[in-house]
Amino acid sequence: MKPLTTLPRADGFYMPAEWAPHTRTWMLWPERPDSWREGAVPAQTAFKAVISAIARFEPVTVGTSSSQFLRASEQLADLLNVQVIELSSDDVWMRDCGPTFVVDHQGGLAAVDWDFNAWGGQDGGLYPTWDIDSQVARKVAQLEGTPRYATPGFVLEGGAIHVDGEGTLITTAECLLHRNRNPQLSQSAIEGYLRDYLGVDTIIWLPEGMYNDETDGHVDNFCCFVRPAEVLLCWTDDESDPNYTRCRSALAVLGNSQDARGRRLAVHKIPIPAPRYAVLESEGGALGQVPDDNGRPERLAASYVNFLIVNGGIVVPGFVDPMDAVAMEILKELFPEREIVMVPGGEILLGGGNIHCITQQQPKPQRA
Ligand code: KQY
Repeated sequence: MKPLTTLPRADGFYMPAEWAPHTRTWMLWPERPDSWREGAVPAQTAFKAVISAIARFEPVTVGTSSSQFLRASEQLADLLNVQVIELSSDDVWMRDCGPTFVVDHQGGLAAVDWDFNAWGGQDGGLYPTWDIDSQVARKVAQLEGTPRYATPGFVLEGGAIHVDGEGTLITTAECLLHRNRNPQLSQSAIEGYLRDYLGVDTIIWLPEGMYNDETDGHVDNFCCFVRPAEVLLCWTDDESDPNYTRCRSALAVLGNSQDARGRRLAVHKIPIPAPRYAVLESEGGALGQVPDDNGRPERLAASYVNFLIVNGGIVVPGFVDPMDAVAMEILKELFPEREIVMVPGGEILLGGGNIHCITQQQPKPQRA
């Protein structure tokens, strides 16, 4: 099917909040050896835990390469509500290479197929090629039989945005204004795309996301809406943590912002876990640390905000950290009507993201 030549907003579409009912969640199966250690076996175990947790609440469709199809099918065979399909990709980041679904008030569903350049293309991007990922959104739209809006020349990943479904979007300047995404566009032109394709009116620009996030500071690892006019922000009081100033700059912006309906935002804070570093499996089996460009151990961008809201639940990564329990309590208070399920997030974090990054919800269209 050819992409539509009109604009979603003009056609009555908007991106609903993540807490609106879902039809399913889409995911991809890990196998890439330069992203996932030990033949991706630990990652596949971690993904199975996430798939299993989500499938308790809603159907999950998992795309695999042809060579992994049987393995994934067998590994996931004991899970109800899970469909494994052959859907090739360059890696697993369905949030970013998958479609952003939009709905209208007549029960319509459509897919936005953003340009994808692997988080920066030739200027700091994370893969040398990304042509298979670039086709994922189109394939998902075709599988679902949904109309598709494409944005040739406009790069965006789903992890770079969060919406309240009532006209407000949050993003970070670190990512969306980075020269490796849309250097030809001004900030107001970028806002124009967000308005036209997601049906939003108000855009809140946080200066930065989490320190050393491989995505140039995706908002989905740092701050999200929990309901209209309420956001949840990563937080640390440790002045030596590079996230210290990032958290305060974000709070200053949020504290001075109004949403699209003119409401001030209530800001809830959630602690970040203790610093975690990339570990390297040496040939002898000992654990070492992967140095960054300055020879220091590579800090990982661990965050509890990287959760997925599902029908009746929240699936959140845990890090075997004392803050896991604190995060659970905060989420229970913020989402009293949902069951909070924590699953191990350490292995997915090693690959460069977490639960929100590897999932993409398909909203269930509602008739007004
Ligand atoms: O959304 C994300 N967090 C994507 C991360 C890509 C990491 C590639 N190693």
